[in-house]
Amino acid sequence: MSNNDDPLPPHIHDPNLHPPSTNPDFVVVRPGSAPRLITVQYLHTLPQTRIGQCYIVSTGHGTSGPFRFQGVTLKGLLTALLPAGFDYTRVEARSGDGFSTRISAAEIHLETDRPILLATGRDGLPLRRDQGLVRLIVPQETDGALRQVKWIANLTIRA
Ligand SMILES: Nc1nc2c(c(=O)[nH]1)N[C@H]1C(S)=C(S)[C@@H](COP(=O)(O)O)O[C@H]1N2
Ligand SMILES: [Mo]
Repeated sequence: MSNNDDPLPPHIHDPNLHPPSTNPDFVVVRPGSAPRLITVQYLHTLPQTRIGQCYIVSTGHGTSGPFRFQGVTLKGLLTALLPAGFDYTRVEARSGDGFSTRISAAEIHLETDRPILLATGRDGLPLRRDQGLVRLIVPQETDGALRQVKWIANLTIRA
């Protein structure tokens, strides 16, 4: 159930409802250093951000929400993992079921109170694996939910 090329809008992607594995750990691939395994426990040690009024706006399957997602901003995770001032152009986020999206450095650095998040919680409760743990939340995307990637397995940082 992959798709980079999913046309939007409208799109006819059927979202996968079944977690590809039970383990929510994921790997960050960085230029110039070894891949780094990221656990949910580690994410909880980083500064937490909450973003309310988030909707999963699915074309064809209806809209769900509003949700208040909690987690670490993508910017915050990269700050923790990369040398200061490290220059990257984009991040590719992939799930265990082969779903993916690209995020540009400009989107990550955008000054906004609705930043891109790696969510581990929803509405005050831990996000369950079947709800997408760890889930990428791109609040600016409201057009098919193609960037609201569940079950992140790999983040690849491109120099
Ligand atoms: N890993 C993964 N993430 C995914 C998808 C998927 O198939 N696999 N589908 C996307 C699409 S098209 C939609 S509409 C939403 C559905 O999210 P929900 O299952 O939380 O309602 O997840 C998005 N994220
Ligand atoms: Mo969707």
